Amino acid sequence: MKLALVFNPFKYKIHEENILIVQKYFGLFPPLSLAWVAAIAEQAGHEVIIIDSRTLRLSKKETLKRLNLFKPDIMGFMMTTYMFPDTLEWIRYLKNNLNIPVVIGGYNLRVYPRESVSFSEIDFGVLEHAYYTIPALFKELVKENPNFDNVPGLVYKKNKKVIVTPHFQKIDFNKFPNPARHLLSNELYAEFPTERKNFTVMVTSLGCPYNCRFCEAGNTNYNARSPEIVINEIEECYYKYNIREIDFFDYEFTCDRERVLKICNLIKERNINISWACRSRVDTVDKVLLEKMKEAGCSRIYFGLESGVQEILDKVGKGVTVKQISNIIDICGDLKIKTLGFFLIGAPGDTKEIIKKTVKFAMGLNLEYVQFSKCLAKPLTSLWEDLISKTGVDYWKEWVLGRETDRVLPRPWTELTNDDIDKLTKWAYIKYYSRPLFIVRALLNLKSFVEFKRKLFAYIDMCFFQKNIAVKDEDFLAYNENVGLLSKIKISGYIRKLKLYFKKNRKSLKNK
Ligand code: B12
Repeated sequence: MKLALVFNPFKYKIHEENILIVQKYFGLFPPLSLAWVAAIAEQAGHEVIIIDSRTLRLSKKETLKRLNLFKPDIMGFMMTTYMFPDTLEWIRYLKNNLNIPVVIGGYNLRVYPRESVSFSEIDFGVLEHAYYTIPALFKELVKENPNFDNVPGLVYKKNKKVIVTPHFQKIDFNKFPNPARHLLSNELYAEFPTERKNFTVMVTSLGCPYNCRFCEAGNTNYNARSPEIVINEIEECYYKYNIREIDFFDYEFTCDRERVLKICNLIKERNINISWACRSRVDTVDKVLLEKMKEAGCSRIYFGLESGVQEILDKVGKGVTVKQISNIIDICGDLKIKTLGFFLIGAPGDTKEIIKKTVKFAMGLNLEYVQFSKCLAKPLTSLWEDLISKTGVDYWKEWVLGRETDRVLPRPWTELTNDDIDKLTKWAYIKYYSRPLFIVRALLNLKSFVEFKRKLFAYIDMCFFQKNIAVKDEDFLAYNENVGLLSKIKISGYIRKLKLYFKKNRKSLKNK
């Protein structure tokens, strides 16, 4: 089978947890979920391409052209709840033109499997991981009379009814092949704090055993790849794709202390000169572990700090103290590990005064970056369950079904209005990033001109172009620093168009 996986661009949403300028500069990341699916399909003997239309800034039409060249038997898309309509729009356009089966997968399938596959343009959904489902599905698809009942974890339609088949197999993350980065333009990716290129993201564990009320991953089975498999993927990134900076996107990278120590030792033993970042809690690291991580190239840690007020930390079920936060951020500072703090604005119990205290607390810590996110009732969180029982409506289900518009969700857990939350979030960013000493230190720490440009533009946009209250932006485009490379792609396209024009109009031009 020939499988084409498409990663479409997505627009800014009013219901997002991030304000627009943060979303714009968040970064261009490899479509990792699709790269896993591609690797799994290749391992089963299929031919695959990934078209990253978001990063390459390809329109639907340009993407269709590429697909026509490849001539796929089936197309695949990754679905998140929030961007479901954007991807559906792309599926509709491409399916109308190619008329081949469409398979979807991704986090939203775990939340709303039946709703996701209810659309006529979508033929199949992968409920969980692609590992067992995709090879079994493709095996059936090549048969004259396919029978999908025995494909594990498949969502499909039979006589107009949506069927979900059981998935009994245990997922062993160690068995997964490494994501198919050979199908990606690895030199194009960067996130906001990226210092070295090529840059990539890695996921080395699934799930998180903690139970924060605002997070989808809370209390999900922790399933980690072994240190040997992780180092094998790091080496592949380093030698095969010239990757020099890796961001581990695991929900909680330092969950298993021994595993992290082993990974660090292996990086040192094999002499791999990479800088890396990860996401952690302040209660799963300590001085000794942080020292080992630093020695192995850890240059940045993203901590979910959430609030500077103990009462709020307790209300969101964080399970850490304000003191633990200050202590760990100080240790990271001493070790010269850069830290980014994620904070919530509009969390349960938040008031204007509490948010001001949180911002003051953030400014008092030795952090390199902060991210202030608007607290949101995301699907599968306890905030979401509470909202459904209060309002009687599951907004996200209606959104996926196309029966809800993009609007702000109620936040009954705080006295703050949504407008207050928008304004306070913008205020928090400007207050935090406008301190003269902070700016001087950031300038001294810069590693390249592209990094300087990215950060300067983001600062100017935040101060002058961020609206006080979230509004739609139909022209939304993620910041893309590959202008040179992309314009080369665009110019060659333009020349091709000119040639076509002359070819078509040769006669009339001659007469003139
Ligand atoms: C890397 C990443 C990104 C990258 C790349 C996109 C990607 N997913 O590849 C970037 C930064 C671009 C990104 C963007 C966004 N992301 Co993201 N992302 C992740 C992250 C951290 C890792 C994905 C991963 O590789 N996981 C490991 C692999 C093995 O698991 P997997 O992704 O679930 O994929 C398996 C199955 O789901 C299935 N599958 C997945 N896709 C497909 C597609 C097909 C065709 C098939 C057959 C199967 C299949 O097979 C895969 C292999 O077994 C996850 C969190 C996480 N740790 O998983 C969030 C996550 C998927 N993202 C999330 C969100 C919210 C977003 C954004 C909306 C953020 C934003 N506001 O911009 C956007 C939306 C993008 C979009 N197009 O819709 C949520 C989704 C929640 C939801 N309810 O849908 C997650 C779960 C994080 C979270 N807890 O909030 N993301």
